[in-house]
Amino acid sequence: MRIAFVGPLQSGKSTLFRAVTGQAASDQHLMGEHIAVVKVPDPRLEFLQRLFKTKKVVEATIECLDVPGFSHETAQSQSEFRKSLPHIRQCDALVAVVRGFDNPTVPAYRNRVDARADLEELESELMFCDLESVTGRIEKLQKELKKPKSHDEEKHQLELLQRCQNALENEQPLSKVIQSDEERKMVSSFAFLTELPLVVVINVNEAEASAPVPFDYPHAHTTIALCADTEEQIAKLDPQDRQAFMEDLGVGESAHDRLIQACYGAVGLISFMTHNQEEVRAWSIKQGTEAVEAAGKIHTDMARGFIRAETVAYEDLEAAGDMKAAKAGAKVRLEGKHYIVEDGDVITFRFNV
Ligand SMILES: Nc1nc2c(ncn2[C@@H]2O[C@H](COP(=O)(O)OP(=O)(O)O)[C@@H](O)[C@H]2O)c(=O)[nH]1
Ligand SMILES: [Mg+2]
Repeated sequence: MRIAFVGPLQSGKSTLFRAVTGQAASDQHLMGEHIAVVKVPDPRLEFLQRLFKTKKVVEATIECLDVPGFSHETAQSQSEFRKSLPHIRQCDALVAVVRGFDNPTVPAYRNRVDARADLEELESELMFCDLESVTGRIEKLQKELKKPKSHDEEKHQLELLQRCQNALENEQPLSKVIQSDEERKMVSSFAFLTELPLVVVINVNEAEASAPVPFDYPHAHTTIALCADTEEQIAKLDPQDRQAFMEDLGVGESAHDRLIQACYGAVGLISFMTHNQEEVRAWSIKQGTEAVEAAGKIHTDMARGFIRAETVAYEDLEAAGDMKAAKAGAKVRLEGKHYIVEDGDVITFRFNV
């Protein structure tokens, strides 16, 4: 999964990015954007490592992208934001970071602290970009359809794009329009921005970090309030000091954990686990993924030569104590290609190429 931190200038995007990614050694610059890989913590992996006695544990990962801030008021920021759109389009979710903190030493964007207005402004820019793509394509399609040939596919696309256009003109994101897999496929080449699930982060003052979220943004899958500055300090601490510091501040869960959870939820991801002599490993997939597709995530050969998936639910394995006992208790199932993988499945794929 890849996520992008978007939002107005000076809202705390980079601060939150550092808090969540810890600025890992694997940092890279990608055409001016900052990208880092974050491990997805999963306590189930510890048990599996003990059980299978492997040297390595490989967590699932999320790639985070810190993109330039956006403001309608400065042409420079607008053009830089536009330049990073191709990267944003490759993401699975957007994390919109808006300012809810007052800090006299940091000038507020447009001299206002108004998280809701900032979100509306950001969304209107995203909608504008989508509307440009939609309108351009509609014009081309209308020309195409004047030619004498049967054009069922084009007609379907035109009908869908007109609904998209209508929604965008009424300030509705495309996530509200494009609902079925068929529709999603029909417009996938556009990589619409407002089709991406949105997680909103309201970056509040330290004192407000443990208060309830000030408001829920209607187009957001999840809205989180946190103090990015504090979270950066938390991330810098040694893990053993972290808990006490967070308790002192009344911070229940770190931004790192909350944000990963929110993005998993927004994208509809689950994890399954595999093991071999070397390692136990977690993989993230979309809810509803079939076993053969999950196998393909590991290696295309595994999907091509798929025979079966030997599957045990993590809870069953933990309760049984080990694989032998799980088998004796008939908890290990042999599943076929079309089995829908569930969160926590521990799977060994059998394949033949
Ligand atoms: N008081 C306060 N200042 C913050 C907070 N988060 C960020 N800042 C400050 O706001 C400024 C802009 O932050 P930055 O992360 O660079 O914003 P970006 O432009 O969105 O990447 C920096 O000076 C930060 O120290 C916060 O939660 N509270
Ligand atoms: Mg920044």
